Amino acid sequence: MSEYNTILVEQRGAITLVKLNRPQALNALNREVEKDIRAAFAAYDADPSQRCLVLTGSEKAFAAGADIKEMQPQGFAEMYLPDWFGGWEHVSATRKPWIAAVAGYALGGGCELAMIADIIIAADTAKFGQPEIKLGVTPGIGGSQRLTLAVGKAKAMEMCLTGRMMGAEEAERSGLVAKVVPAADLVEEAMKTAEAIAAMPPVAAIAVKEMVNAAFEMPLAQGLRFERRLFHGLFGTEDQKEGMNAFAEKRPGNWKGR
Ligand code: CO8
Repeated sequence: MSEYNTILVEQRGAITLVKLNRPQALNALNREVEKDIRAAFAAYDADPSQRCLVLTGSEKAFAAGADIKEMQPQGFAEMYLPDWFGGWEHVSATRKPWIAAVAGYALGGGCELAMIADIIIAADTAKFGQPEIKLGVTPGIGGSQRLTLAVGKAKAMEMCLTGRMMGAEEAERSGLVAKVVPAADLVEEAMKTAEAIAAMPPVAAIAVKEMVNAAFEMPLAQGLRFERRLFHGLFGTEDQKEGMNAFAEKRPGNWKGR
């Protein structure tokens, strides 16, 4: 039923569940994975029936990095001219919320892909790392930036310079992941969070995502103004009227999505 070679995609109600599916390479991210994920995320964004997405891997690996065997023979021009892995920027431009559900290895590009997510939920088996330095390279899909923003300079520098892995507990303590759950319950727990998000008014959900992300991109004064303008803008939606009426009438909101 899936039209992709490297991922499995299914819709469970309002949630799109995407599973990385290259077990022979621990879900290493080659260009075909990039293309498949990009298409699946674009389809999710375009489908009004879908309100949240969960991306997961296998028990052993969320993804063990960019595909080293595919990159190994390339030269500068081969990387630079096609802007190798520039397509992941389209994934980070996904407008609707999505969750990375991580078990096992999330290394290099795998850690970077998880960090593009709006929320990371980790199994107690999760191991995060940026070991690219051991290959003579560096993070290249945002790791040096997003890891630093998430856990601070000290740990990010240490991890990127030594390639050491961070376990799930430390990742939670350091602010990299929202919560840690038993490995056996990972997808179910991520689906619960996705369902909670899917039950919210969708225009406000996208507004929340935009304003939280603005905190990483804008100076505070500009971010505060951006937040307030979006807040004002929501008073032009039917869902604001419905949400506040529902509160006054002590009933759940019935969202229109506009
Ligand atoms: N790429 C390609 N193949 C991989 C990768 C990978 N990243 N990781 C694992 N595999 C393959 C192995 O080669 C092996 O294949 P085979 O059976 O054919 O030899 C299979 O998956 C199973 O792996 P292992 O036998 O190594 O499994 P272990 O349980 O012994 O070890 C590890 C698991 C520790 C995860 C180990 O596989 C490992 O160290 N993997 C590489 C981790 C790594 O270095 N990741 C970073 C890659 S570089 C990167 O992500 C750069 C991102 C930025 C790019 C930007 C470009 C612009």
